[in-house]
Order: sequence, then C-alpha cells, then structure tokens
Amino acid sequence: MRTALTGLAFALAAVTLAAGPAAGTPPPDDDTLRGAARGTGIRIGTAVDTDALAADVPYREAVAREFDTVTPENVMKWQLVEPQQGVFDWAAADRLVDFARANGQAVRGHTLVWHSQNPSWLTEDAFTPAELRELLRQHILAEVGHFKGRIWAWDVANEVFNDDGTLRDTLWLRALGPGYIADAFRWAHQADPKAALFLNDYNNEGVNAKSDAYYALIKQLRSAGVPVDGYGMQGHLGVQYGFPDTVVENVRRFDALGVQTAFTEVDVRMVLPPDVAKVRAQAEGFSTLLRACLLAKHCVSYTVWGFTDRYSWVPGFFDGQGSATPTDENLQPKPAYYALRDTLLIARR
Ligand code: 9MR
Repeated sequence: MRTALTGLAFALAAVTLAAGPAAGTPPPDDDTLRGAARGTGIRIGTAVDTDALAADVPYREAVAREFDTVTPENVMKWQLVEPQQGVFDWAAADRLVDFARANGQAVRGHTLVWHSQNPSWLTEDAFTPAELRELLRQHILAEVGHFKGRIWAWDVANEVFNDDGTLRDTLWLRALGPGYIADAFRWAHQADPKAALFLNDYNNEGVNAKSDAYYALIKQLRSAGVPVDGYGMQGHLGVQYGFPDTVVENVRRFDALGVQTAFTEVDVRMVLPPDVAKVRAQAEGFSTLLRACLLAKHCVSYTVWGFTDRYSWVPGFFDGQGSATPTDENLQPKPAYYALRDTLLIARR
C-alpha cells in the first residue's frame, strides 16, 4: 500500500527530528488509520481472515500497521472451535490472539451465541431443552475461559432480534425462551469478569424498531443486574439503500443508558461496477458511522469487516455486489479509506 512507504518515512522523520516521545510510545503515524485514531478515544479495528493472515504478507503487514483491534471473522465461532462434540480446536484463534498481542492490539471476540455457524452435531441432534442449556453454558464457559484475560470485548449474543423488534426465532429461543440472553451474559462474565460484554446486530444503527428493542432489552437487563456492557452495531451498509440518518441520535441514547457502543462490522457494498458517484457515496457511508462514533461519549471502537476487497465476504453473499471495503483487491486505498483517516485526524485536532 502506498501509505506504507510514506508512513515509514514519516515515522523515521519524527524519530530523528523530535526530542522523542515517551519510551514505549511510538510517534503517531498520521498516514495510518491506527495513527490517526490515536487521541480520539476510539480504537480502529478490522475483521481478520486468519488464512490470509498466515499466507499473505502485505495483508498481514497492513493488519499490524493500520489497526488497534482485530476481530476473528470466523475462527471463534462455535462451528470452528468445536467441530465435533467435545473436540476443541483453538489453534487458529490462538494464533490471531498471539498476533494481536505481538502488535499491541486488542481483540474483539466474536461470537458466543448465534443462530448461524453452529456445528451440525448441535443443530441436527435432538437435544432436550435442559441439555441445550447445559451445552450453551459449557460452550461459553469453555470459550471465554480459554481466552480469559486476552479478549477486550466479546460479542456475547449476536443478531437476537428481527428487524421488526421481535425476538428472532432460533434454536435458543425455541428451547430456552428469552432468558437465554441474560444467561449467556452471566456465564460469560463468570468466565472472564474483565471482558466487556456486548450485544451485536445489523440494521440497528439508526433509531428504528430493532434498535428500540435493544434499548428496551439493555435497560431491562441492566436493571436486573445482568452484566451487559455494550451495544454493537455491525454497520453493513449499501450505497443503493442510502444511509440511516438517525445514527447520532441512536448512539447518544445508548450513551444515556450508560453502556458502551461500538461499530463492529462496517462495510459499504455497491452494485458492481463501481463508478465515481458510488465510490463517493461509499466514503460518505463509512464516514457517517465514524462521525456518529466520534460524537458519542461512550463509543469505544469502529471496526471494518475486512479492509480489502481481496477477502471480503460480500461478493459471495450478494450477487453482483462488492467493492465494499476501504481498499481494493491490491490493498490500494479508496476514497473511503482517506475519508476515515481524515475524519479521525479532524477529531484529534
Ligand atoms: O464474514 C463472515 C463470512 O466469512 C461467513 O461465511 C459468514 C457466515 O454466516 O459470516 C460472516 O460474518 C458475519 C458475522 O459473523 C456476523 N454478522 C454478519 C457477518 C456477515 O455475514
């Protein structure tokens, strides 16, 4: 990426010319997202494809250079950590956590209870409700316990509501009733009392029926003493839909509830091919969510769901759509990348 060279030059110049920053604090490298975010109170993160991290050197260097936090895109999901009942595989996730530690990055754990990417032994076998509850409890205690002290924030419960604000019909809701959400948070807290525990969903960035449901749920859980610390908004946008215009209002009402907020999976897809108008709109979509985060008191992080089109999930899921991340297949920054960086630099000023 072009920024690598200019960034390095900037860092060397800063080290040579300045009296020197405090020991252990590298000078801010304004040519990276990570450097630009310093002093804003927000951590900038990315989802990480761990196969790419192992195989693709420029990708790996960019993850280390550009981001304060990493989220495993897949390798902490139940299907991957316990492919057969009682057979655990933490290797890929451990490697990512080690990488993060080596690069001074925090880890967002993703995700503990979800309707998707569960192992088939769990979803196909006919367990009784009591057995399912025990399996969920053991899963959360095992996973959160395994990573204890190494995870900054967990997406404990993912996508529990429908867009109309009713609870999503999942194996968990059907077997255990709505109380499974509170239970999941209690078990996660028991296994790692220091990790920040989040609810997380999509289409909940603006004020709407879904975010209203989260507002009510978080209020209720906290008054019952359930250890919920944060509200995650994934931020999967598309230029063809326009962008929610009540995001600031939404994050501020969660501020007032006393919980942290975070944008956890931001990308802005488009119908291919890109053109000037779509690319500009995309930059605006990324910035809209970042500005809202900067305007909230307790918005702690902004994570993109992959930073390069080389590995984005979007083309595989939405026919004819793509180009959803801030850098292209060659890791070259798009206007969206510069919009994010400049917005951070303006906030820090
Ligand atoms: O990006 C992930 C993709 O590689 C997986 O195949 C997919 C399976 O459902 O999950 C994707 O990540 C999702 C995330 O875990 C939760 N929010 C929506 C994300 C995009 O689908």
